[in-house]
Amino acid sequence: MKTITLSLLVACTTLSLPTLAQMNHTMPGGMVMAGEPMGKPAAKSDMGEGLIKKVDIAKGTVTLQHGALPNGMPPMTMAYKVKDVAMLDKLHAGQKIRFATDPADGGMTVTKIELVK
Ligand SMILES: [Cu+2]
Repeated sequence: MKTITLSLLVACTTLSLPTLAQMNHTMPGGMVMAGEPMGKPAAKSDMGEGLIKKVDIAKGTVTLQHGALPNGMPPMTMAYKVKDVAMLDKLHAGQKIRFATDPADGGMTVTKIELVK
């Protein structure tokens, strides 16, 4: 069990294997990502909370320490891609945010960020 948890964390953190990461984020018996229509941006409580650890504008990624997410992802620290790099302009490490992810790729891309005050 520890090995499985560790490899999931590694896959999630490195982001070097998008397909694998996507598989790891598809929870059996939970929400099925594949085949869902993409047209519904904001279901009611699809926002998770996180703390920004790092912003990388060159890569278009933001590293978040997040709690358990509505899509079933357990608490962890990981690098997310962002849908639009311009989203990163106002962000920096240490900010608390609420964010939404795109179910189309298993929740690996942040589509929306709101600062928490
Ligand atoms: Cu995660």
